[in-house]
Amino acid sequence: MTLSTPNNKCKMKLYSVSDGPPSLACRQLLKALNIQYELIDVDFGKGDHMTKEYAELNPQKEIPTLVDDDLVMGESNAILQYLADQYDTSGKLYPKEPKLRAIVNHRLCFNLALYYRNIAEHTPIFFDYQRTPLTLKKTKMALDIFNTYLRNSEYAAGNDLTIADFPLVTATMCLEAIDFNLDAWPHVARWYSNFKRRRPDLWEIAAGGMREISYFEKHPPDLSGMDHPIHPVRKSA
Ligand SMILES: N[C@@H](CCC(=O)N[C@@H](CS)C(=O)NCC(=O)O)C(=O)O
Repeated sequence: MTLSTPNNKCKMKLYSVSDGPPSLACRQLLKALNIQYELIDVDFGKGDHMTKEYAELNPQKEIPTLVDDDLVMGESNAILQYLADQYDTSGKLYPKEPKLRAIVNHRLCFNLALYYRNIAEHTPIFFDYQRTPLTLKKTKMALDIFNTYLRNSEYAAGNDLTIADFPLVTATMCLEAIDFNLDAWPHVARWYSNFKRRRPDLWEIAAGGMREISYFEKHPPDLSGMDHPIHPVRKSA
């Protein structure tokens, strides 16, 4: 992590983890908005996010963190909402019309509270994950629900691309990383493959994370030297 070498040309910075779905969703939006920013790669495995310096930026010690001038914030949903409010001149990515916006907000909450949460328990996102019949059941339940939401929609929150699509795509990408077959959820499969086809530039950001998660799936990290896995700092660090 290059905390001490800021790039003065960019007023905006995103602290991001290269295989973290919440970070990748923020990067997709920054790309969609064509915003120049400094990408600061946080090495989660080395515990970069556990330093005092990082905790000053984000007391939750989570990644991503956005810095935009005097605004410093974590929580990827709030970052997506802020970036779209501040920089989306089309007004489409986070519509102002209350009912359209309510559905976008709903999908963001659904992802954070249920969809990504359940998928993350079933995929090698966190060091302490354990795949069990229960995590499979919860993943299928999340997919059943999302499939229902997508029945009459092209995108996650209606017929236009919005900020809700990004975290839902990066969550679904975790399933592809473990070769999870989506055939039983045809609307999810259609929405996911349409996103890849229509926005290959944005998909490529998620694909980079997917390659890493796929690697972890096949080569699980050795946790024997780890302190508490929720905040994975090696005992020797
Ligand atoms: N609610 C947060 C969650 C972000 C999150 O879980 N990030 C992971 C990396 S993908 C993390 O920072 N984990 C820190 C840890 O487990 O020590 C968000 O959406 O930004």
